[in-house]
Amino acid sequence: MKQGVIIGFLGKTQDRFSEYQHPVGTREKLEIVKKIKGFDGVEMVFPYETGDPVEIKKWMDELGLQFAAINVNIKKEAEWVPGALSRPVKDIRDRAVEMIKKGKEYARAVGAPHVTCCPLSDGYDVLFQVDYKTAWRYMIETVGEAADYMPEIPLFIEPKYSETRVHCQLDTTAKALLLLKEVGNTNTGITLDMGHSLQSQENPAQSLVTIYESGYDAYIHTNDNDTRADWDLVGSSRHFLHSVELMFYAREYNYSKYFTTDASPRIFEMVDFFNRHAEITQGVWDLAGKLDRAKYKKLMAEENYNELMRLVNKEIYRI
Ligand SMILES: [Mn+2]
Repeated sequence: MKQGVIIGFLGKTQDRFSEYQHPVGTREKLEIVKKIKGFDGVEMVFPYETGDPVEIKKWMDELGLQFAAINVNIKKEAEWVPGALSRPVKDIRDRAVEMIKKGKEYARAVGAPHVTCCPLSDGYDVLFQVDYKTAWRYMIETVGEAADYMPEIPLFIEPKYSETRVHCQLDTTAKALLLLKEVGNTNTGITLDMGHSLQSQENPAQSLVTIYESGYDAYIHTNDNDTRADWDLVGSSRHFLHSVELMFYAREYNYSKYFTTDASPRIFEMVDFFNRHAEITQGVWDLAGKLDRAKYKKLMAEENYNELMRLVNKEIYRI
């Protein structure tokens, strides 16, 4: 298995109340990735961290790092704070699509396998705020246009229930999948963020299976939370068994992309925070690999729930 990190978390972050860590340039962020045991993957935010593709590629090669993905940010610019892809003003939507297209060009220039986009600002805060009909139709149209462009660089869409809008447009894995079905371009996929999935009251493993069984590709972001908010906690710190189940099914589908952490150190010392994340994620992957999947699947087919629970106690919790 391969692990990487969204390098935005290796610099200064902030929430409504506080600022955390220190501002750091892209080169220094890449050097920090090198210090994390088990990480060599990088997800870089376009266009805010990416810079000159030739120089970035040189740094990546020099440090022996690989691109996990390019993350296209379409929420930061002032005009996109209230939404981007689903907005009624065509120029605003067009510029958001253009940004995704430019992100694909960048991905190709640096050799990144795909782009991922989380349209966080598309959605609404109160009722009677947006026209659900046009919002949905524009979403299909804009994602479709971005997906069609440069098909060799697939577009992954990341759903999330809440934040930055109180209710995001793509609020579940199922909603994002429905969007992709409407778009009808198979060079697309879902970025399954473990924490987002939990906040949407899903079981991430079941969501992963649903993505694959619907004929789409999946890319996994690892982290954890309390299911009420997207706290970006260190992996498996609250949902250990969910992590094992996710890895069980990731192995079932021969998942070979990066497991990219979308966890935020906040008050924790940064490098050690990610070391703990890397070791638990690797450990859970290894543990899932030791389970006799044929035995588990047979017991499921036989509906032998008590024996399955006994196995979980013995082989996963080890009590
Ligand atoms: Mn994520």
